[in-house]
Amino acid sequence: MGMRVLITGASGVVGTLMRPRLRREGRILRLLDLVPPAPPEPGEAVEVRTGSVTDPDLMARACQDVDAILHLGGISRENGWADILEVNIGGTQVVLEAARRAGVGRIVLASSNHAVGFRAVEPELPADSSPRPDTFYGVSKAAVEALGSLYHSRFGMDVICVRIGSCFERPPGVRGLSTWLSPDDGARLFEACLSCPSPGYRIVWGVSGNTRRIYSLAEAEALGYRALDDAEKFAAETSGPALTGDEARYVGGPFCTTPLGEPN
Ligand code: 15L
Repeated sequence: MGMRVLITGASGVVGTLMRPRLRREGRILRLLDLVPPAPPEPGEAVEVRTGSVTDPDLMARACQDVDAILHLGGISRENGWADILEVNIGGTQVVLEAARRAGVGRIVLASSNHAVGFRAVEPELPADSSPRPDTFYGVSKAAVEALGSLYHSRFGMDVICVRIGSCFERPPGVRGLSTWLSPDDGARLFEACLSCPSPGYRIVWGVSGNTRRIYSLAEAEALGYRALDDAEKFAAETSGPALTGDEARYVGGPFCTTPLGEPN
């Protein structure tokens, strides 16, 4: 998709990885974050906005003349309930409402494996498994998905929720060998989310074609995504203790045992 794409959370881990990868001829990336995104490099078609996704006025302005939104902004790990509620759930409602008012037709929402963190590990876990969150953070991601569903059903907006596994330069530890979404595959997936015709409301997994993958790729492939990376190439150099107990049994891994409401 050409035109203008608003990326919230553009200075975060995933936003920073996506910025160079989502450049396209004819596309302007409008980058928004609390932490000011780096100014455009020479020739980079980028607009920068600083502020919070919880600010309705800022979001109303940020959504003007936007064709699609990649909503990555929010707290990305466990935290206290009040902050999770305000930023992740409240912030997503602000983003969706601003998008609706501005006539933005397509929103890609960053969800997480932690929305279903207490689902048992099994091969090919369907992407639309109903929520079994492992943390307040996971609850917020389930709410993000529900808000997306609501805005689709009420207003006909195309909303794709991506349950991201672990999107980093390299797989983070042994669990990451199954949950990794390589940055390049992440960009391929977001590109499919932005360009596939009339997706309606979908939930898909965000994962690479990992040998040890436990999430289904079928739903993302239906959008046109083709994973080209496999975490297995990092297996020899990936160390750390093997997970045990509930951390091994459930999709959310260590999030299943981290103290509830405490930053992890
Ligand atoms: C997430 O949702 C987090 O944002 C990220 O920091 C990782 O912890 C990831 O899940 C994961 O499960 O590896």
